Amino acid sequence: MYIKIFFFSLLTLLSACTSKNKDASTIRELHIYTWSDYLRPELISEFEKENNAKVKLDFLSSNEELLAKLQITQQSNTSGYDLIQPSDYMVSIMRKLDLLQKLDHSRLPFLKDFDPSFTHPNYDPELTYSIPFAWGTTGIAVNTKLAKNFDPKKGLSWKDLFENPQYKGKTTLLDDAKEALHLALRIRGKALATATADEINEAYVYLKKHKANLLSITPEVRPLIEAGDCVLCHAYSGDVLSVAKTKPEIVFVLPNEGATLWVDNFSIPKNAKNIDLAYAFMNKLLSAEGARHFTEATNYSTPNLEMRKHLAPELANNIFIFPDANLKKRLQSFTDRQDVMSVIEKGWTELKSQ
Ligand code: SPD
Repeated sequence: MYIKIFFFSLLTLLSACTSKNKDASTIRELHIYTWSDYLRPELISEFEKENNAKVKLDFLSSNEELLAKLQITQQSNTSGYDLIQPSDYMVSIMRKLDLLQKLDHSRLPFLKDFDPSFTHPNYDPELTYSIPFAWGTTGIAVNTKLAKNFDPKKGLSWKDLFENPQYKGKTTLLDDAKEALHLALRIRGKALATATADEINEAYVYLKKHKANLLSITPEVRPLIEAGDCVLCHAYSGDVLSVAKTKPEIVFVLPNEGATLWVDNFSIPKNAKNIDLAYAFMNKLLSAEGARHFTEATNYSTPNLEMRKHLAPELANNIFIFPDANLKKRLQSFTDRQDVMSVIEKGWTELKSQ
């Protein structure tokens, strides 16, 4: 009798294990390398249910980190990412290094709703390897409770991060070589798109000279803004606008010398495994409805024009989410500066280690 019960239990256990393994093997996995705060947990669980899939997220803090990681996974032929989010100039670098797959536009029906000003970017003119999904600007988050003398009419200079004695030790710089270099060059009346190696080195001399006046160089500035730890914080537009929703003392400023406009993209790496899921995810996020939820959740724009029709007026009319023509004149886009890349990287490593 006891032997019978033992065998019966053993059989039940074995069959449970087998069906569990079977379920696990049918659940496909989508591995995304994403910027922080872009993908809401609710979006991820909805996608998982709809596709009987598991989404694994890794968070990147700079384009250069993304490039390094992608090169490692491709060289070692280990299972890498299915979907990545390179910014504009990085798409161009990755294309040249042959790290990306060609995309099939017939699987991306939302492209018909795209703003034509996003469909022929200089970094990938036919969107052969990249689909723009989010864009924004980089400026300064000001804590107006703490920045007592801040005058919105006068605005700010990038110099205020480094040289204004009122803010000494209370300012932060993004841990992003190109963004930092851009502002140091603007202070000197130069532009990153055209700067020579000498001008880049001079910009680094400026940053090194004033680095001690910063609180920190950090990729994760949002918690510092939220906690009131920095008074002027170099930051991405949507991150600042999201904090400002609950903290009205936080305002976003694009400094007088001009600021950057960047575009983050979806791309599928050469060694991706779950390509069908990668397409399904792009469709989920960039359909008119998905794009509207994305802008509502992040305060970043997407190129989907259709979604704007259904956005609440306070978002649709916010010029930091949808800059008007006047504001756009003050914005500079990033370009691929492979010709001076080694100068940029060397200066950045020295600045951070000093
Ligand atoms: N939290 C989202 C941050 C998005 C940053 N995009 C990268 C821009 C690089 N210039």
